[in-house]
Amino acid sequence: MIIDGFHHQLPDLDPQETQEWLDALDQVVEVQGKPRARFLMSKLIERSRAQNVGVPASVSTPYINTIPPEHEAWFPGDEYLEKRIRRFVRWNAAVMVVRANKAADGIGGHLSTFASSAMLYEVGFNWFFRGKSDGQPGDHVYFQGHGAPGIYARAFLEHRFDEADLDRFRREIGGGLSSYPHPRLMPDFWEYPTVSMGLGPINSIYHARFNKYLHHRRIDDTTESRVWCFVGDGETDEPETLGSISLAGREHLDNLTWVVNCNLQRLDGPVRGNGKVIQELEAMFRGAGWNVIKLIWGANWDPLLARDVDGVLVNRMNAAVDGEYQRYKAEDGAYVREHFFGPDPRLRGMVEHMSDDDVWALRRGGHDYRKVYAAYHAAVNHKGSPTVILAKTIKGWTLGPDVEGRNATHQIKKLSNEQLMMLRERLHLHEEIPEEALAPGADPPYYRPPRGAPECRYLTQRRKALNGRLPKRPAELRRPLDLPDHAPFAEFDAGSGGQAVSTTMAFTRLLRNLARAPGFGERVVPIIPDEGRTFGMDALFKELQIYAASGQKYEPVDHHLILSYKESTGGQILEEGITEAGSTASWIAAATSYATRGVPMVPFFTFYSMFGFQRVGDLIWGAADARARGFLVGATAGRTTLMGEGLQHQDGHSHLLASTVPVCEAYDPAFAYEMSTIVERGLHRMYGAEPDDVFYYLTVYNENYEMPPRPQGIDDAIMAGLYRWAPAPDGPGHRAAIVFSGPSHAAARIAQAELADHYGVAAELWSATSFKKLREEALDVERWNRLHPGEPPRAPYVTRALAGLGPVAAVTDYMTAVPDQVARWVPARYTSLGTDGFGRSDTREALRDFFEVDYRHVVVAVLGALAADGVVAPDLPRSAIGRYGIDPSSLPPRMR
Ligand SMILES: Cc1ncc(C[n+]2csc(CCOP(=O)(O)OP(=O)(O)O)c2C)c(N)n1
Ligand SMILES: [Mg+2]
Repeated sequence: MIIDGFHHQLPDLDPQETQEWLDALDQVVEVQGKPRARFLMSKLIERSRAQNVGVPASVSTPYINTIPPEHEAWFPGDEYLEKRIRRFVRWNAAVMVVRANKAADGIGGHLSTFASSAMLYEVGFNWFFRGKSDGQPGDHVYFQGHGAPGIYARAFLEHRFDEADLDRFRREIGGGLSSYPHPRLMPDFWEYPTVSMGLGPINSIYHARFNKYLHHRRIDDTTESRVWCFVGDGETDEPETLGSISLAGREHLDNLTWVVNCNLQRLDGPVRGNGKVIQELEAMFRGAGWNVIKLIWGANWDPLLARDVDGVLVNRMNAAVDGEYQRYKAEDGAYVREHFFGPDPRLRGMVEHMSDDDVWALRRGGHDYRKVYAAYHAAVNHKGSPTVILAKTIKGWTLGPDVEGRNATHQIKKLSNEQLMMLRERLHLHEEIPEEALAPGADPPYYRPPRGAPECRYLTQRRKALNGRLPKRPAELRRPLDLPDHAPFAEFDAGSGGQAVSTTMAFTRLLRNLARAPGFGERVVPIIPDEGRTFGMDALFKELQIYAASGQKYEPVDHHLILSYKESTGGQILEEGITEAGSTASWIAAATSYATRGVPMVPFFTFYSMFGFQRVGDLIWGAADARARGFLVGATAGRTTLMGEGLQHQDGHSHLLASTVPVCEAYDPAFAYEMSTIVERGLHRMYGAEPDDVFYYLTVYNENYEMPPRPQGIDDAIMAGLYRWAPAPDGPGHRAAIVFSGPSHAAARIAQAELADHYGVAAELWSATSFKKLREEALDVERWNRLHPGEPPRAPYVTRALAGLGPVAAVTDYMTAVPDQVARWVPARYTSLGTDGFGRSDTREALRDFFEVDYRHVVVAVLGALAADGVVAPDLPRSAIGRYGIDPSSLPPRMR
């Protein structure tokens, strides 16, 4: 006997009664079979639910539609006109891709994704998706990236594009229609970059949560905005897709609707050939507290199911696997009769009165307009939890037998003239598309009904009723943001006055100051992934409070402390728990709120720098595409400054990864005033009168040292990436320069003194706040020179700044490749020291010795350069190596 552990431990008040029930069940199984027993059990569960008995939710239901036909909402529209519109959209989407591939071989495009989801979108466009006209906030719709052709085709019918635009599909150089949703490339159109699978789904969840946050914090009324996310069934394999669905359930995000396009296929083949993806997803979503609507069968199955008195049809539906379902739609009616209905005489009898064509015409739920409408209607009227609609479709639907349900369908981007003729037939476009237009060699034409045509009027009127066209970006500025004056930043100008503090502490203080700034503070969104205490941000828990939709239902364990853990509905901090991906998604929601809602917000996502770019690099890339504005703060930065952690914690390369993101302004400040300048200037650049769509990445450290006061007149240079921090000491004759960033200033400063005291070298100290900025400026200048031959060449800033100083040595807590970004523009011998290799746990001193970035190595580097230049005696470096006890025979750190 199988023992269900937990039931066994419950007290039984009446064992005899229990036994009677069990015997009854055993008898049903024995006499009437398992299906009957299953039926009775589900009836009992249903009744228990109705009686509020509190039975645990079952995670799966039979393989039939969740909404019974008698509960379907009535479709209010003109089905004929909508069908015509849909056909035009389908036709133009296909033709656009085919023409793109005809004109320029290999430019690609996808036919089959949209072919399977056209109806899912069209019902949304005609009846559900709310636009942003007249200052309305509207809905937030995440489209499946590969469905983009269909979204363009609809925009074409709406006269947002013309034929020439469609002909520029995928010719992004010069402003054609982007291959996928890219706000960076089409900033007036696309809002959400979705094509990297999994990012749209996770972003949509945190977006819906962020809307609740805005609402609870009384910043913006978000009750009239729904987040829709269209997801591929294959896409659900991405951890980002399903990884946060429990958050959506837990937070009761009833403003969120997902539509999973279950065409049973991904790129290479079936998603779950040996199982059923819809059943698997149902279980996961139900377990996570979602309202699940399965939309599997079209209306012409309803009469068959109604006659299924003994449950054989449902059993057959339950038994067939996706690999078989895919095959049925790639064959024909006779095959379906034989293989689906055939084996069981009772089933075969059910379809005896139907022709093979009728059997073939039995539809999938996602291709049944009324049922899609009913599912959406149920979703938007559901309260208390998010809804997922699992819509079964056919990949490549209407594109003909060579494409529909084929394993290769995802990659098909061309249709022959015969295939186009067949599509025209399927879509009943005989009048609209003359036969000769599809003659071999001809370019298949687009079709758009004239402006006054009933389809056009209907389309326009429907979108008017739903507040205008979409997608559309950016939203009107609905709640402008006032930037703070210098007050929150002022305290960092004076330095720490003898006190040893870290740049992390300074940053946390600045964050608090900003959150307190009158008229601005409420727009600050501090985001942390369960590292608040590590960064000293626990001090903010009480003051700013942690956002929790349901408030705080318990007295926290530390309630007696001044800095107790405080959750509240109006809380400002998003404490996301251990999810860097979720935190980044929250940051993206806040960082794009200016464009998606017209409500600029100022997010500061502070994370363990090692678990930033390395962990969630693709989300950050997506944020750049989405034109995010905000601050990413990599704390506990550096490979030697964060001691005692080891190789998976100590970050010596996030600045290298950051250097790959075009609009990321990456800074590695050494001092509090540098950090505050970057934030102050950054705020003005991103949220000022002429905002730029960039974001900032700052690394802050946990090493305490005295913060010096701000030197005069260096703010522009801090932002440009480099400034002279200390002059060379008076006296010695040889000249050199040491460039540092972050906490490496200490090694640089001691090296300066050693060089002066022992080696007669006068070294200037330069703070390099951003090698990325320096490199980008230098590249621009280099390009200018290349394209303006004959004109007096210009010199990059880094070249001008470091001219005439003698050899230059750079030292940072990052890999040598970070300072090497500027190597070719340094106008002198350039040496860089860095932390190449795996991090490891030890004291800072031991680590800096190990990675060869302490003052001794800086001295040796400077002397080596001077010797190579012939300025000092050739054996001077060796004597320094001896003096400092360096072992020249050791392996480089990256090999150890
Ligand atoms: C992160 C990521 N990996 C891989 C791809 C390449 N890719 C594009 S579409 C696709 C298959 C999509 O299948 P599914 O999600 O089921 O969507 P469908 O087209 O079937 O609706 C793949 C693997 C991608 N776009 N993003
Ligand atoms: Mg699929």
